[in-house]
Amino acid sequence: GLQASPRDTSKIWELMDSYQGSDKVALQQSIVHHVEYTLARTRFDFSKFHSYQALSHSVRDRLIEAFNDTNLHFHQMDAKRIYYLSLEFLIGRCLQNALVNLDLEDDYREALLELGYKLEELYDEEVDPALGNGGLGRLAACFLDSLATLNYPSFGYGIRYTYGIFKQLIKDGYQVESPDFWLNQGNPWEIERLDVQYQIRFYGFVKKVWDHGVERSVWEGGETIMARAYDTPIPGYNTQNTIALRLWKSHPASEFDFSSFNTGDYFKALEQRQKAEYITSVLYPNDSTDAGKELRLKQQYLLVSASMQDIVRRFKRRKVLDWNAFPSKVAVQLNDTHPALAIVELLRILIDIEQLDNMSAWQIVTKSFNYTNHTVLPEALEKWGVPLIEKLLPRHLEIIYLINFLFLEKVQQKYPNNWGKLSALSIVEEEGTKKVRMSNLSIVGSKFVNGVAKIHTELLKTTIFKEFFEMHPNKFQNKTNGVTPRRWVRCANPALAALYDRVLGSDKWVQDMEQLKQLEPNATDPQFVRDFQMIKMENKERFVHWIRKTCQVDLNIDSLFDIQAKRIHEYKRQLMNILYVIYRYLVIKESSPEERKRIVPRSVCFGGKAAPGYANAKRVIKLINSVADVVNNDHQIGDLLKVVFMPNYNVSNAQIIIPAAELSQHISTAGTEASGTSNMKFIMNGCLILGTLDGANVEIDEAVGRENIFIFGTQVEDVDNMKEKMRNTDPHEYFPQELLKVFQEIDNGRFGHNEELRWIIDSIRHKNDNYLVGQDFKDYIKAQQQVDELYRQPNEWAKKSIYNAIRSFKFSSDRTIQEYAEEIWQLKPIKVPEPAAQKHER
Ligand code: TH1
Repeated sequence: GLQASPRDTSKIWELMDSYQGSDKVALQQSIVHHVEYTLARTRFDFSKFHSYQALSHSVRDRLIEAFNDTNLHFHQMDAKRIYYLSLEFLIGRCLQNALVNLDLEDDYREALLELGYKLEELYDEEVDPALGNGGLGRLAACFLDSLATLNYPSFGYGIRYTYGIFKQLIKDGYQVESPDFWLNQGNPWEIERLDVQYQIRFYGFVKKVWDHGVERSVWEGGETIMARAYDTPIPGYNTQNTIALRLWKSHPASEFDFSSFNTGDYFKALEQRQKAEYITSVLYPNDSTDAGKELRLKQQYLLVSASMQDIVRRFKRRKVLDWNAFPSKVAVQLNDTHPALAIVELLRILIDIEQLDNMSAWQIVTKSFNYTNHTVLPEALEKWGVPLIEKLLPRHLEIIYLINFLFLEKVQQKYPNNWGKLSALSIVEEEGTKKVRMSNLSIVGSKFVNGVAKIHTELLKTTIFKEFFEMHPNKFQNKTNGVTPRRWVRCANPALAALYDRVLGSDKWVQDMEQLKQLEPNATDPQFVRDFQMIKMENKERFVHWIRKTCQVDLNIDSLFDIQAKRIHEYKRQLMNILYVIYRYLVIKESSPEERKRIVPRSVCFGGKAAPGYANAKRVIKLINSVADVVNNDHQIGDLLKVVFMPNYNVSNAQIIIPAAELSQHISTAGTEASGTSNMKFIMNGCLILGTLDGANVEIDEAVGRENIFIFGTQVEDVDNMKEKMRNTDPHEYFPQELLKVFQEIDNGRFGHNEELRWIIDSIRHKNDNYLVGQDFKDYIKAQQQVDELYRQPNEWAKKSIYNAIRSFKFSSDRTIQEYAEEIWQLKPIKVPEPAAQKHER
């Protein structure tokens, strides 16, 4: 019979020895090819959505080429890789980002026009993958873009939730959550890896066995499921390097439970299998709070176990197996404590499966892991009850106790019989029901620990991790956050990008933001200022259209576009903003015709989701909408004031909102916002900040200069005193007249007779004004007056906006990632050869 010839790889290379073309006809052929063969539709009749699908498959082919080249090259180079572990990746839409990074946007635009489609319209056909809550997940996505662009060998590991963050609808002014089943139209940007699956165990028991005089632990029984890999290629800008975002989905274990089948309980057996899928079904919608649910712990362990198995498998593919080389080939970054069990899981793999001794395993682990903290808020610090861990992960609990024992021995050596130190540093909290403190576990298991802005890192060292800092001062570093200029300038603001290209003579700045320094003289060049103002106007127009469509509100294009868009949280003080809007409304109502002429028209726009269980946050949304109802329909007010709540704030509408903003508010109580990252996106798009000296605002203030930012409010070192003062002062003395007046109007039912509105203000008025709204209100009014004053001088406003944009280079995530690579990961870039050079290598 026929015999297959021995595999002839040169034959395969010969067949594949060319990359997909990028001339117009090649692009058109590839689109039409996908219409027919991938979508199985007739070539002569395809809708906008089908064009989007065919287009994205065509782009995907080109991504896959670069992706395969990258994986092969890193393997051949035996590269050290950095693994970014995160429960959230808020990547946003992929199509435009891929086209921009591959430098194919213009070519595809032209190719599509001849087929009767506008590229920009097809962008809107894509669903927005929303596998994250807010800043933490979006940061992870910006980091992947920078890792790829800077040619760092790296992987993102996360969870492929079937449901992303809920969609926010507004009904009668209230937030209503609707499920985000984002995969119902398929997802061309992912590659399902049927051959990359790992077994994950839950529950069961630990058996001790003797093996050549050594006691070994075997974790058995319980339930097992499988985690399957789905890769999303992440292309770098102007480089062949394309890295993987590898997301895990839970599946039933492959063995069918024949015992229940034989007892006739066929449906019971299937039901068990269905339960496995449930684990990765939904993202927990809490931002900066700990959910504390068993299912959440299962998600965390699934991510951690599958990723560590994958990392160990890749390491073991090296020519010789040398475990001591592990830290020179692997660096793991923990995005907050959510994946902290990875430390324990690697120990389990090394000790129980690879049979290393405890101390060697511990050495390897503590040289490989690093931990980023993102918050000092106590409600966000994860603690898992010992009984839950014991039930779900019995072997891990033993290992945690082992780690704690070894660590507390060190503490005892350094601080003999110091019970205060021991109880602060212990991984296990002993008061009440015992709990495992995931931040303590992360610090003990890591080589480096970092905060996400200067002020935040200082707070870590002096407050929540004080004892750790005193013991290991060199463990602590700062890595101020950043955002990618590809998505947040080049994609979101193409007109500004084109201006930079033209004036700087190339698009180099997209990879090297420091080039913007060269534009310093342009800030006072009248032509440049006019161009800049024109671009802001165009972006405002686009925004006005979008607001009309989504909110049925007509904004005055000449009004000041004032935006606060972020998760709704008491510490972020959206309440202070809307209370000020009421104050402003009352002032307008009381002003004389002469005074009215001087009033600067404002459009105050809010956006952001409230966690479904966060009652006070939801009430703030209701208050904003109630105020909007009254203000927007008051004929005495007209265009002088508009209030909008933009529903369902997400990455894709942020790309419309941010470039249109003229003022953005970042007004958290000092010491509460670890960094903030949208503040960086806003300044990059030439927007002024009204903010407190909190998080990254502190460094933005330094970068742009105090004359180019509106700073107000209590500073971090005074916060405790002010809270003390607040608690000891009669509310009628503590709250300024302006605010008492606003409270009164709400009480009187001016914004509806709704007791919930009163509850919100009662929460600060009669209980505790924990976030110092009352304390900061007067200074906030003063800062708002300075805003108005400047807006009356359009050229001055434009000049300061330009300084914000061109002095924002420090806040590129490229700078952040380079610091991580050099100071934490000891990682060198490896550039994948360009296709021309590669043809022969392949
Ligand atoms: C955010 C911080 O609140 C924000 O200030 C920071 O810029 C951002 O992380 C990126 O560093 C956080 N998000 C979460 C989400 C969860 C738990 C803690 C934090 S802190 C679920």
